Amino acid sequence: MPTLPYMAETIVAAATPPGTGGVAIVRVSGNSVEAIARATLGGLPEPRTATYRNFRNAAGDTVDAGLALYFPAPASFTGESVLELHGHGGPIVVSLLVEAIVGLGARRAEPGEFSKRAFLNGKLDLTQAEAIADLINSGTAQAARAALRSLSGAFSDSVAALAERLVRLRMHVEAAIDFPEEEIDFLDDEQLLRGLDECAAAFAALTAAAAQGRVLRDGFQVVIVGKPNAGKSSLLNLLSGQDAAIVTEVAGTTRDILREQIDIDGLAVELVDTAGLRDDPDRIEAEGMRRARNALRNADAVLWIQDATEAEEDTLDEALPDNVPVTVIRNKVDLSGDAPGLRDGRVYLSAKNGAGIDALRTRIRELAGYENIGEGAFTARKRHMDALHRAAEHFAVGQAALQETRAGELLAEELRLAQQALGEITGAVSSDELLGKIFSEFCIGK
Ligand SMILES: Nc1nc2c(ncn2[C@@H]2O[C@H](COP(=O)(O)OP(=O)(O)OP(=O)(O)O)[C@@H](O)[C@H]2O)c(=O)[nH]1
Ligand SMILES: [Mg+2]
Repeated sequence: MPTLPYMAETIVAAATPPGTGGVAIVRVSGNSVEAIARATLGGLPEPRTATYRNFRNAAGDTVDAGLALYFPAPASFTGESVLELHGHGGPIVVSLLVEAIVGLGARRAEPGEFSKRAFLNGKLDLTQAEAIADLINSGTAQAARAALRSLSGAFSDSVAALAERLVRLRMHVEAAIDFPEEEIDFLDDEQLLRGLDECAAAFAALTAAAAQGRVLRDGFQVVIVGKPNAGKSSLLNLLSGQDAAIVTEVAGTTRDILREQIDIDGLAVELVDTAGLRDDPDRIEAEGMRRARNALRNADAVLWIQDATEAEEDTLDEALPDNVPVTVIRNKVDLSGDAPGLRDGRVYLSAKNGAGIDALRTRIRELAGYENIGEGAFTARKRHMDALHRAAEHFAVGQAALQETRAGELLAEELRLAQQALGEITGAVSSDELLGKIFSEFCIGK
């Protein structure tokens, strides 16, 4: 058998979800897969060929029967030898089979451990491993397609292409530093300046694409705020198409945070209804307002609902987060007589009869940058955004240093740091801590 960089103790887990179904798959991976296969199946099956066998425990008792599939290392998902046992899909029979494999020398897998081994054996990079989890957890068809593109390497390739540009620039700068006798002014170096411009553009493009990818993966959180009775809960009910929130003519009806998942043309939106904000709340309302403020902190966008029969409000007693777009909604146009639709950045609508609601849906899609998400979209995570931002910052610092010093040393160092931050995205640069954090969020058997 070929020696691999990483062939660890044997692990076992059900790869199919707990519960009842036609078939359940138990997956085994590691250095004693061959011995375990011989013991439980009575012989090693043909590689990659479905073979019907009894599955036996260490005492020789049959615990189940079904198809066995053997993938010798390194041509397997994990890069190690893998055995898949396709048995009957019941929780008891599956746990008996897992126990039988443990009895033959395997240990139970930790969450994400199969994917982690695939990463350590170079079968997947980090963004691809994460894309598996994202594909499985995707909430909309668009998110699933985008995750599939990440899995096929679309995101990793863009990151690698940018990292490659940074390396070429750094080599160029370092080569110039190494020949100081030529006394060059770095700001006269046309090729360097052009390269820097190209990198800056590539950073901007990748950051925009990744930001959309994050929205596709995590959804877009829209928080509804406004005075009591403005119609916040009515709007939540209208958008979600169900009577999720209690609506009454009593001001101060909603006292807790209410969340509803909706799908706007494939964009996963989490709507958050909050307690009406006013000056003299009772104790319960005050707690509701505190929660509303908390919800505002995580918002991707805010809808500020106003009653259109009343004068336009110019302040909300609450401090709205300044980096989050706020859209004013003039509600109750059925009473005020305003025409429904989008005007001057405000959406006029009636949460009662639905007039103007399409204008709001369009507005939410725009806020999420969703209109531009095309076939090339891939999923991204907050972790990726953080690393991208750090890389872009190093790049900007390096550019500024070049302007100041007209020399290359600081630029070269910042380019190196930027490249390193990009490497964290795909896992070219990784730490045990980072890997532990990423893979522990996976479910067992993945
Ligand atoms: N005519 C009309 N009435 C509306 C409209 N939207 C809401 N209302 C009414 O206004 C009242 C308050 O609506 P809610 O949705 O409970 O308002 P809210 O902002 O959630 O109020 P709180 O939870 O108390 O902060 C109810 O009687 C609704 O039926 C609308 O577009 N037109
Ligand atoms: Mg309400």
